[in-house]
Amino acid sequence: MLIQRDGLRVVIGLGKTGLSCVRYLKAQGYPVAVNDTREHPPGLAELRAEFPDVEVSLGKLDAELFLRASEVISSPGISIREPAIAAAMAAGVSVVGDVELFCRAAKAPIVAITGSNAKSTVTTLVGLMGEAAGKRTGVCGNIGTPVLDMLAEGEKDLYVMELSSFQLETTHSLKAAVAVVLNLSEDHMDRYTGMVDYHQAKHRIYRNCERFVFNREDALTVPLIADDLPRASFGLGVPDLNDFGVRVVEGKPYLARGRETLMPVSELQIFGDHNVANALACLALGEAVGLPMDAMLNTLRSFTGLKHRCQRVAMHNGIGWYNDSKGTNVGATLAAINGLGAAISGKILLIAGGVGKGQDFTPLSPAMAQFGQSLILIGEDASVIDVAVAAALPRFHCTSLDEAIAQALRLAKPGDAVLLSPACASFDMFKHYEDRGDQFVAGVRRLVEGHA
Ligand code: UMA
Ligand code: ADP
Repeated sequence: MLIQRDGLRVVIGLGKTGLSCVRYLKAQGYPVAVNDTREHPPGLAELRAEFPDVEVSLGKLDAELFLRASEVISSPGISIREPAIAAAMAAGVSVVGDVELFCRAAKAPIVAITGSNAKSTVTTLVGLMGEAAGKRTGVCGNIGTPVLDMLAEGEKDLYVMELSSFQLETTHSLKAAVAVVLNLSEDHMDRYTGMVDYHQAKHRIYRNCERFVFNREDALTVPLIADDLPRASFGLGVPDLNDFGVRVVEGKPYLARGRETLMPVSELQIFGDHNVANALACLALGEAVGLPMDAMLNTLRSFTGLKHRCQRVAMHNGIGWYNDSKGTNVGATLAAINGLGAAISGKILLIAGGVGKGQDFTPLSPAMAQFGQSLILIGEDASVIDVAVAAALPRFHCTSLDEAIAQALRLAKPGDAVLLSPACASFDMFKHYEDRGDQFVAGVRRLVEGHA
């Protein structure tokens, strides 16, 4: 078949990413068409108002439209393994993502951050460190601001980009000044054939990087690339020269670089060993792009954490209530249980459940046996989690988040902590993880503290 190409750019998806792509491509003077599998995608009214001439195809992936394209720009929420997209690729059509377009155009150095967990925390912190160092810093990517919207903001001295595996799959031209895979544990198994597949997507971040940072306590983060590339590792153990870790001096733990102690761990305002590791990763990344140590340490001292990440939202009758709605996979929930479990005098009542994404929940079992009092389950995959942790502790099933909060209130004792850390995606019961976290906080205010 002869494929007609006319410079047409086809954007798949009309979410945040899709709209940013259309705006960027139209500004570059390309003819653009849009396709979305939904009949009523979110950005449709905006698109029609702003670009009435853009061809729109809705309801299913439009294989014929893709074959007319010079390039297809696919949003991260759609898998490029969908048959219609795979067919276009097989026919020789270039299929990329928004991050690829960004990398072709961006001038400033890029700090590229991925991992199964901690991406947003580390991206935010490195962004703040860049600002504290007086650099015009663009924080963008999976964290929320589409990269092409950031590009449109104008010149920057530094980009700090959070990249998901979905974004990395469609990116070829990234040449990060420094790249990191922070950690790797099971997630998105509904989009990958297994851990090897997921690992390969994540490790694309290291391709053509100038330097790299890795987690020396997580072998899955170590890149398979040339030995002579400058590198630094982070981890909770004692660091080698030029690496970052923790040194204990007269019984007191310090963040350390090689032999040098930098700052007492107790000055961090974010709790748990996972956050100590995150702080060390930030220092390694910042150093790689020349940020001064003083500015970085001051940033660490003042950072109180992001909303929906192990945030204490109430303290009532000696019981702490924690919102970790961003705990959307087993690795994140484990970090929250271990971090909080070590910090409180009592036990944890965990509220978990939602869309399990095909994960194995059995790793929760030993952590809940050690630190848990009860497990309160909600959502689509409640029974999958129930079976996986059955031997560890008592379990209760609830049909709503409010019911789960009321159940936790009945069971908790002074010194205990009630932790919402679902280890699951939220879209069976909520709009997104923020909505789930906000509803938790509202429920706690109403049911626990008695505020209307
Ligand atoms: N969708 C369709 N049909 C389409 C296109 C999309 O049904 O034709 C659905 C997808 O299945 C998905 C939803 O629409 O459920 C949103 O997909 P999208 O690609 O339009 O997403 P955007 O609104 O552009 O947001 C994306 C990232 N979302 C995803 O990767 C799913 C946002 O990360 C990111 O902040 C934004 O781009 C800017 O870069 C969110 C996320 O959940 C926070 N990321 C995942 C994660 O962190 O685990 C990867
Ligand atoms: P991401 O952007 O990768 O989802 P976030 O910084 O938003 O990362 O944190 C997501 C969840 O992961 C939170 O629930 C948080 O408690 C947990 N978390 C943070 N740092 C780590 C870490 N180093 N290892 C495991 N889990 C972590």
